[in-house]
Amino acid sequence: MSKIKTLGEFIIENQSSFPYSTGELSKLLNSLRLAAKMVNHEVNKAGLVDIIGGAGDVNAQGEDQQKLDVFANDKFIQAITNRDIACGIVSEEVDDFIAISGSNESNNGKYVVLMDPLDGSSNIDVNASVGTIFSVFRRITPVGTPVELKDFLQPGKDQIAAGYVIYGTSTMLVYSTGDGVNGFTLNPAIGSFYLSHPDIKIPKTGNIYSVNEGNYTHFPQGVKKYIKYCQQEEDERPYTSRYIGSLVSDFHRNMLKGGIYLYPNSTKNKEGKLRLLYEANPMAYITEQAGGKAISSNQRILDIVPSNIHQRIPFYCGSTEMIEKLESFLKN
Ligand code: P6P
Repeated sequence: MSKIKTLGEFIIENQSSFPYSTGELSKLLNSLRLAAKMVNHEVNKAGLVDIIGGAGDVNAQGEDQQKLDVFANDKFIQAITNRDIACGIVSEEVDDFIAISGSNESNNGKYVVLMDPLDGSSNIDVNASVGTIFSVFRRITPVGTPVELKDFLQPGKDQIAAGYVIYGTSTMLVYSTGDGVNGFTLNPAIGSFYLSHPDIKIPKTGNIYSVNEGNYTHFPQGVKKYIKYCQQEEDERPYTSRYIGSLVSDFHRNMLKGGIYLYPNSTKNKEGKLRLLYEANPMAYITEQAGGKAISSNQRILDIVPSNIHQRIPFYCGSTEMIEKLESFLKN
């Protein structure tokens, strides 16, 4: 039986594989680990304290903020800011980027972090899984206050780390620094994450498709044809339809079992719903690191040069052969 390894040990052991890292990326990953534990504690007692229900405000997307959204946003910002490693943060919950002035009032942190602190939060009140999604880039400007266009609007292929936390039946942290994908499960009794899913590879094909079929009539023709293809009685089809309505949960299941997740553009959401910088990019990076494929209509997501920090895009990711089949329908 292989030695039980904690996330902390794993980060240290793999530090030498981080390009140009002088330990700061390890410190950043450890700060995200700490915040994940704090959010996990609150999420898991949400039903017990008066912390669920709207905080009365709306976020950058105009969506009702859940109190846990606010809590998660605050905890991740605090954890990242306290470490003097990042010079700026983009959060789904905040209109503009957050510049971090270090302990000596200089913004010289080497990295920028982009995050959805609590994705799927509308599921909190019904006790369905929710998640945190994060993406890390090296800053482009040398020092000082980060510049949106240069430091935050980088193409996803330049990410140096990305990951997600899923607060589910167990809490897991899954991430990549460009050398494969590894999953760690939290032992809540002692507050440590243990390596439980080493070197995750998404199966080349699968029989699960995840899409909100309630929007079917609004989808592009190619997507409609693909959904009908999934439902045909032929070969290994019909596939199974599974849609939790929480990206991290639907994504994580497809990662382990194989499958495809679709959030198309539609006549209702002309650019789609999911955000490029802190949902599509990190999930696309992890998908490719696990051997899968992630596209937006007819292009690789990681090649897209963002135009604004809350940009939305059509989002398709999962098993390579399923994505390629979808592409054949999108092209016609
Ligand atoms: P719909 C949650 O709001 C989210 O951003 C993702 O977590 C989820 O996959 C998607 O939106 C669900 O959207 O329109 O199907 O309810």
